[in-house]
Amino acid sequence: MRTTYQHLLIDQDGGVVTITMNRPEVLNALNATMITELGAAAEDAAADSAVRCIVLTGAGRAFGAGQDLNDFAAGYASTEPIKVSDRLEQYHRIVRAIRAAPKPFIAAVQGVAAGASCNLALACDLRIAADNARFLEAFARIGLVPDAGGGFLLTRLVGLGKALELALLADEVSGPEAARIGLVNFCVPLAEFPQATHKLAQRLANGPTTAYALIKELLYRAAESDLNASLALEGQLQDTAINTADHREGVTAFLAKRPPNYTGK
Ligand code: LHQ
Repeated sequence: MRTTYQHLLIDQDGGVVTITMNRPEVLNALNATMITELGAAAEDAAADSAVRCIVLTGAGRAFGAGQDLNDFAAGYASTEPIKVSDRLEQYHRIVRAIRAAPKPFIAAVQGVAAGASCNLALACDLRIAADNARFLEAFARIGLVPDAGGGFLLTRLVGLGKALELALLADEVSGPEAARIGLVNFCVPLAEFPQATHKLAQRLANGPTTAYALIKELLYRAAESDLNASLALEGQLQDTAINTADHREGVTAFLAKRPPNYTGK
C-alpha cells in the first residue's frame, strides 16, 4: 500500500498497518490535506489483503484536536454564508471506509482526542486508551453539532442519555472514565500503552480475518435493524464463515489440542 503522505506516517509490521496522524505542533489538528489523506489511507489499507488489522493513532502528545480551526479563519472574516457539507463528506469517507473495511480498525488514543478526531476514534471497531487520554466532544464549546459521525456513533456507544451529556456539556472525559462508560474498550497506564496496543493489534492480525469481516457486518447491521432481519443475516453470514479455511483450521486445532494458525482466508 502507499506509504508516503504529507501528514500521515504509515508503518507496516507484518499484517498490522499503523496510520499515524502527524501534525504534532497543532496536536494533529485535521486540515484539508490530512482529511483527504486519511480517507485514501483507510481505503487503501482496507483493500490490501496483506493487511489484517489497522491502528489509527496520533504523533506526539495527542491523538488529535479535531478540525484545524485556522482552515476556516478566512471564511469567518467574510459575510458570505459558509458551506461545510463538502468538507464533511471527506470526513464521512473516512468513517465509511473504517466501518466497511473487512478487517478490524483500532483507535489507539493517548492525550487529547477532541472534536472530529474524537469521532474518528469512535468510528473504529475497538479503542484502546492510555490513562492520560482526554476525550472531548468539543463542538458545543464553539457552537457546533458533533460531526464526523458523532451523533450516530456516540448514541450507539454510550446510549442516548450519556451522549447528550457529552455533547451538550462538552466536558473532557478521562481515559479511565471513558472505559467505565464504554466509550473505549481498554484503558492502560501510559507506560504500557505502546506494548498493549501492539499486542492487541497483533492478536487481531493473527485472527480469522474473514470471520472478523463477517462479524463487523453482522453487528453493525444489527445495530441498525430488527431481530428478524438480524437473524436472517446471521444465517447468510454463517454460511460464508463455515466455508472458510480459518474455520476448518480452528476446529482442527481445537480437536488436536493445539493453537490455531489462522491465515485470514
Ligand atoms: C489547534 C487546534 C485546532 C488548530 C489545538 N486547530 N490549532 C468543525 C468545523 C467545520 C467543519 C468541519 O468539522 C468540524 C469538526 C471539529 O472538529 S470542531 C472541533 C474543533 N476542535 C476544537 O474546537 C478543539 C480546539 N482545541 C482545544 O480546545 C484545545 O487545544 C485542546 C482541548 C484540544 C487541547 O488543549 P491543550 O492540551 O491545553 O493544548 P493547547 O490548547 O495549548 O494546544 C496546543 C497547540 O495546538 C496550540 O497552538 P500553540 O501555537 O499555542 O502552541 C493550539 O492553538 C493548537 N491547536 N487545537 N483544532
